[in-house]
Amino acid sequence: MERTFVMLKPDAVQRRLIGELIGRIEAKNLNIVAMKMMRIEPQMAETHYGEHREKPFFKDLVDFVTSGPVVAMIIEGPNAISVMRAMMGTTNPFNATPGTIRGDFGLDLTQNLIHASDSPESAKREIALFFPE
Ligand code: FUP
Repeated sequence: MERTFVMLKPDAVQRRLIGELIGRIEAKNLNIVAMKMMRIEPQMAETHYGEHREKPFFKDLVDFVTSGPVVAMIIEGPNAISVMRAMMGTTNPFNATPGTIRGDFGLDLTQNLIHASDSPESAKREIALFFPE
């Protein structure tokens, strides 16, 4: 069993895709261990996306994820990290395979609907950030 951090971004919430996206996670037979709808403060967004601090898109990214409520989740299952990454699709929705979340619903590189941890280290760090004990 493995745990990963998943976040439905403000565009997913605004577009009323929460049910569709959680439905896909449940249909895959992954467990939702924790879930909350919340606003992210800019400081938390900057910590979450710290690896991108020097990138030209960093400010737009922080502005976007703080622009409205998100749904933060801990998802659990066998190989949950790679399974969620595969279901999410590539970062740029233009290249994302149809059948993936970004492939089916995305058309913008920043507003790409969903975040899922990319490694066990990221999962641990992100779960601790969003769901502190
Ligand atoms: P991912 O793990 O697929 O979410 O992608 P990254 O960690 O590489 O990027 C984090 C977020 O930065 C992406 F969800 C979208 C945004 N981004 C841009 O806005 N422009 C880029 O060129 C790359 C990423």
